Amino acid sequence: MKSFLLALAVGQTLAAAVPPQLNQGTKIVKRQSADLVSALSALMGPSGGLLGSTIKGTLGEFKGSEQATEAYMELAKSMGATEDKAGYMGVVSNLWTNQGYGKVQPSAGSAPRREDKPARTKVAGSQSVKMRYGPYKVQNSTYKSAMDEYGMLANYVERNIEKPCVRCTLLGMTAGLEYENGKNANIDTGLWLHHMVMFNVGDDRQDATCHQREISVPHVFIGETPRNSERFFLSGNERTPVMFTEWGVGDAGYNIKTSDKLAVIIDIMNDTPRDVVTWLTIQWDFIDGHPYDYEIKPIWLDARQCGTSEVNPPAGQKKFTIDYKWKSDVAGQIVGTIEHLHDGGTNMTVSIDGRLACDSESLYGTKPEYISAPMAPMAPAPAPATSGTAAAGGHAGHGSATPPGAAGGGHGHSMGAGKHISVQKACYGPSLLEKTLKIGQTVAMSGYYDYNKYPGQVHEDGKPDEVMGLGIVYYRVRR
Ligand SMILES: [Cu+2]
Repeated sequence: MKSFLLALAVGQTLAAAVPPQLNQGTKIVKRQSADLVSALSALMGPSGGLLGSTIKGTLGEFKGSEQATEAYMELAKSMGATEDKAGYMGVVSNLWTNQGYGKVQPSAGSAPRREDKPARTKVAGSQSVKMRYGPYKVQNSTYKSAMDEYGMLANYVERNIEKPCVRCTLLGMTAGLEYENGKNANIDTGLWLHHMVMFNVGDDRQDATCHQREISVPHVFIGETPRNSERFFLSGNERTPVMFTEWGVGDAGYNIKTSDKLAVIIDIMNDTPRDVVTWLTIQWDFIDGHPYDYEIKPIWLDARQCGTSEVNPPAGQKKFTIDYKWKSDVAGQIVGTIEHLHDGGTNMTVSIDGRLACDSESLYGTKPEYISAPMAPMAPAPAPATSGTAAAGGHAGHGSATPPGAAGGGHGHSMGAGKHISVQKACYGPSLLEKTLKIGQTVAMSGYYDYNKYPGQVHEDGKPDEVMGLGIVYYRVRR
């Protein structure tokens, strides 16, 4: 009820802000929870950009275009975002999720929210806790969201999740996905942790690579700004562990303060024709307090920095590279890097002033859970109840391992068994080739894709899905 009233208040505020000549357009594109998105999009003006893509039903595709980041920044501004305020966009972000999906009440007998695990580090007094966040209901692959995507819980925002500890030093973290009963959920059963972005919100936090920008879309999404929050952990379905202790760091961790608040953006994909309820899990390793003289800080790399993070593969190209460069205004000792690409990726490099620091290789299907099962021969689809309902199995969503035009592929269906990225090699120790970062140096990343080597994911219409190039450089500094 409370959120409904809030939504109503926001809706009214927005309605008042929509110029009268656009009100009619707003009505035309009204559908489900998308009407608010459309109303917002209407603020963008003529039929280009967000508005145009909403009307044409190609918002998913637009998100990966170069103009999208600017458009979202403008939209955020039109909704009241400034240098030090997030505005309304963060408030309405979850209204973009179809009703009944997203966070739900756990059912009886679900796994506990917090579970102590055996310590994963040798540090005296360190604890390991698996936290379960959610649970989240993810729509089935035949159901399209207001964000124009099938079978996705797309960029779902949690603004304040439970911290593993109040005031502590993080030594390690690993993300995962589980069914409600605590069983691992992965591609072999049709569920993908597409990505999750973890933020730390606090007055003295700032995001290394976005704090100079007036508006940063992911920060606005969680209702904050890049000047009071930082992105400090990420995971795709590869679920790369960040273990500072294994990386050779014995005197530093990521410090969590009492006043810090954790927020997360979650993207989960469901490649099955039924709705699924799932937990996001994070296993946290930590020690209480801040015993070290040093601490670890993150630098977020992103081919669509401060924007949507999504990049449309260049039309007709099977081999391409996505890049990002940043001039450092911080200095420290680099202790490790993690990377994230989508299927089709071969490797991602990180360099400092042109010298290779990390060449992170993508490995495919190294574990059975990363191999999508061939679909059982499709039973004749039951006749849809109404003409507006998609038949079961009608859309395979994003999960296809089969490139458009490949044998058996047809229209984005996931008919054959396929191997997906199961490891994205982190760099640390001997594989980390540059260990010093100075102010003024250029930190660059390149994400390499080659669909000849590895098929990428495709949309339900057969077009290549958006890809990503993300990374975090962790560095150690004196506190
Ligand atoms: Cu991703």
